[in-house]
Amino acid sequence: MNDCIFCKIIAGEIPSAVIWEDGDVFAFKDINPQSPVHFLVVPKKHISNLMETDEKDEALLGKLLNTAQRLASQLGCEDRGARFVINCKSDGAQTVDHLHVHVLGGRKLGWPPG
Ligand code: DGP
Repeated sequence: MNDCIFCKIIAGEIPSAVIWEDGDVFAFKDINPQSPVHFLVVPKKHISNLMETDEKDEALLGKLLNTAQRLASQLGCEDRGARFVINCKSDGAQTVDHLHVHVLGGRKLGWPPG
């Protein structure tokens, strides 16, 4: 999508700290980290948010989560865990309209969210 900031990051038009890339997904550090480990995993295909997905996206959604946990483990979160978050639309506090999984680790997080 032309004006999507994450599509521009995926295309290399906006620089980012890339953690992983394959044919389907892209992972990069969040520009405003909320924990020592904070990165985003996104589909390369533009999908605005989780509500836009359906059965045809099951494999891609599974890959997003599997990539998120694998990278979290590689970045030191395997033993103590991490939080895997998908913010969706306005009530979910989504600010970038390209589906993304936040991975937050490296410190003890509170619950419930505000
Ligand atoms: P959300 O509220 O779930 O839509 O979070 C979007 C996240 O995207 C937010 O934590 C900050 C991050 N972000 C926004 N713009 C950029 C950017 O240009 N580069 C990077 N690396 N992260 C960004």
